[in-house]
Amino acid sequence: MSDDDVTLFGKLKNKLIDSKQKWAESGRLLTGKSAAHSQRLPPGQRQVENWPVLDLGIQPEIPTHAWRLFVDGEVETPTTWKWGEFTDLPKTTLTTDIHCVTAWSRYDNRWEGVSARDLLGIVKPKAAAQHVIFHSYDTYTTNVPLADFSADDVMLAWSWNGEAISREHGGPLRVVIPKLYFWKSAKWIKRIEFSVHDKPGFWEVRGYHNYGDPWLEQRYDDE
Ligand SMILES: Nc1nc2c(c(=O)[nH]1)N[C@H]1C(S)=C(S)[C@@H](COP(=O)(O)O)O[C@H]1N2
Ligand SMILES: [Mo]
Repeated sequence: MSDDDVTLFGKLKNKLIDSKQKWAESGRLLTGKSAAHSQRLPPGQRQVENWPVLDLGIQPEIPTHAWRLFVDGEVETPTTWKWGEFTDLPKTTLTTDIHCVTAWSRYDNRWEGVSARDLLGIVKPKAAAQHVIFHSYDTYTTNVPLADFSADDVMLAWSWNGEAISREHGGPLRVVIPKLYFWKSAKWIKRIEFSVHDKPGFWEVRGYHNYGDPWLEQRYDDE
């Protein structure tokens, strides 16, 4: 990229971030309804067949030989994995739905990877750990309570519907947390930090809800 391209790219990126931040300020897409988990489609969502790409506009390319996953903070066994070591861990396959805050939902995504439960069994969070902070290769961050990361449907996935997760969708490895809006599912995951204190992430400090339950329509921070 030339310097001009970089500037243009930066402006475009900031424009996208600005408009998403304005959605939060104006409460765009809110229906004011809530629904039980037995209702598969959360309020204000529409089902799509494609899989849209959403990110900050930087899609880092991480060759697997250079890839590392760092797990640290309030854990008994801080661990760094190389790619082959990580993919040698016990595997889990799971089919779950995606609910994005921009109002699309995509059903029946088949993920393969390591379950959060299995990862937790290895790193062993200390009793004081209450929050999990995800740090990605594109500098994105997002936060969830440890209780939600511990759910039995949470995955660190390298495969989607039988294929390696593409770079645009967060490959080589992304987080998948089906019961929260998809911005909580960090793409290009680099570091998983266990923490005593909560640390609101990229969108959480820009007007998006700190928790993000789609069935309670927690799109934006309500104050
Ligand atoms: N590292 C990283 N993860 C991210 C994002 C991002 O910009 N960077 N965007 C989030 C948002 S807002 C959404 S909706 C989903 C989109 O994932 P997809 O592009 O695979 O649909 O990724 C989430 N995870
Ligand atoms: Mo999103």
